Amino acid sequence: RLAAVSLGLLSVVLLISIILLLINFNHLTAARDQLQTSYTNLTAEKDQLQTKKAFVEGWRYFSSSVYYISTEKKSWSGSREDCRRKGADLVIINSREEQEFVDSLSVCKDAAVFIGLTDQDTEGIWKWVDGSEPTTLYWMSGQPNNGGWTKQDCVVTGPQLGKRWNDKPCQNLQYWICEKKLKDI
Ligand SMILES: [Ca+2]
Ligand SMILES: [Ca+2]
Repeated sequence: RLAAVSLGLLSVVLLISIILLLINFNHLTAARDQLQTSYTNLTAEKDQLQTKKAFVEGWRYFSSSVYYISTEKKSWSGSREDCRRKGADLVIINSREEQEFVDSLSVCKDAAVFIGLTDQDTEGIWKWVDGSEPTTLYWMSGQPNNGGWTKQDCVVTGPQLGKRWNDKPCQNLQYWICEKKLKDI
């Protein structure tokens, strides 16, 4: 009988232990979920602050990048150097939306601006500053013509609507647009 009572007690103790363990586990899971939510919120807040910081410093936000339009004019390589000093590079245009955003910047300036496209390496082979080849081209009619007194290897995008790219001599002095990916800030 004593053995039966002992066994009964032991079962009760075991059962209580298991229940306590389960309660603890649930608490831990809840705490973990809460931490994960906090982390996600903080990351979003950090991205927002970075965007604001860049904006305050004269950069404009679009999609997953920030953009800077110069206040002075330089050659294409001088423009690129300035972008790189800022931890950026000349703008690479990957979509119609991005082209339209770049248009809005050059329209504000009412001037053509250098972008990160060149055929300096091989005449007629256009490459972005990251080495990739453009998928969509927005040449003005009759361009690129590599024309005039000197060869034309560097691309500007004009403030007019429609197709607006033109190849220009790289030593021309132009405004320019830098692009920096938000993840690189
Ligand atoms: Ca050319
Ligand atoms: Ca041209």
